[in-house]
Amino acid sequence: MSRLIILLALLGMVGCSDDSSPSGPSPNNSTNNSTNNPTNNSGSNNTNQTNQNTSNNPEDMGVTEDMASDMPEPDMAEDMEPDLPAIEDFPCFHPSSETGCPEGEFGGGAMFTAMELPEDNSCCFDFNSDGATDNRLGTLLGIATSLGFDVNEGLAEALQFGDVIYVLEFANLANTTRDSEFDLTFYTGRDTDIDFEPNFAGNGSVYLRGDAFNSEMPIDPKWQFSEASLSEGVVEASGGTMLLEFPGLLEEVRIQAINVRLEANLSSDSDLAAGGRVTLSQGKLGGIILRDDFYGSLNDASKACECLNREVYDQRASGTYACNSTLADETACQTALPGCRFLASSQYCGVLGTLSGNVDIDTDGDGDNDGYSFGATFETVGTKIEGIDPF
Ligand SMILES: [Ca+2]
Ligand SMILES: [Ca+2]
Ligand SMILES: [Ca+2]
Repeated sequence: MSRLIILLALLGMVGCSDDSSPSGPSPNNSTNNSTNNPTNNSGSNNTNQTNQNTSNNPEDMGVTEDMASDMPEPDMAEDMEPDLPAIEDFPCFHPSSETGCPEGEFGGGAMFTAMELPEDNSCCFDFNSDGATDNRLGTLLGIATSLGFDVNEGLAEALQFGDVIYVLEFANLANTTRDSEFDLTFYTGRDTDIDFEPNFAGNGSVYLRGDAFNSEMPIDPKWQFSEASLSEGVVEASGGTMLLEFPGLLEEVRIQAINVRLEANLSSDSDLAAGGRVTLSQGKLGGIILRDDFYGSLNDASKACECLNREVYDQRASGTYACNSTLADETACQTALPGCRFLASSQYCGVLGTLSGNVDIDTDGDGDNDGYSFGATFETVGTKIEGIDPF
């Protein structure tokens, strides 16, 4: 509780002048519509596998050569697609109907073992096209660290002990011969048993949590990248959504980030088949938390407090938020959980409200900043995705 108060008081000290100085005229809003992009599990790449086998078969090539005089040259050129570089072979990329390939509902899985928001702008992406990477959230958290509260430490512990499990799933490679686009999906997970050590070492299995789905039947994941590609051992993705949590700091607050980008190295021993394990290293993540989502999450938390039972943040015409907690609320919440006590305190709730002016990104291009940028480094080990959490 006290650490939280100190943090928020400090965050308030950062000031709220940024709202009046909107960043450049080139907002990155091209990917806003990616939210809730449903998974395409049509298995359409089976045909592509066949194409690859045909074109790579030496005997077929020989036949083609023999018949070359009968064939018009333009067709030859088209078939061989000389301008497109060959890409890596990904055997059994989920889903695959090739003989001997594993079958299952979900593709290869990577599980976060580390995630850290640098406390400056050193990572990871430029969201307002001014040439500098943006990480407003990390900068704010850095102030907390300087006073003894390390948010990154809380996240590291939560990932190490499985209190927070983040999983990336690899599926639906577009075309194995000429197009390395695939579906990259972000899930929250749960260990399939009570021993998390094997998971952390890359030998475990996880269930995907129900809250990671808009619908489980048919499968419709909540958090997905609109574009993802694999090339020369590097994964690149953009237009994504994911969940951000602040374990140990603001337990009640779980926020969906938008415009999420990702870059990471794919280990060569990664298995992209159904149930396979995928290892990413030197990962970079970045995205935006919308101010409305952040204060909406706090309002959800206050509504869930019996002693408050209402939204404590009111939105001003300017887009910033003001806390409406009163002394009577403070009294009513005296014996409630720390989060509720905080939101009932007009003083601390109010301090957090001043943060609402600290946004640094204009996501909709209207000239007013409306979101907080973040950047984070991450590492993963492989994990088997066992399926959707049955419990
Ligand atoms: Ca920037
Ligand atoms: Ca386990
Ligand atoms: Ca805006």
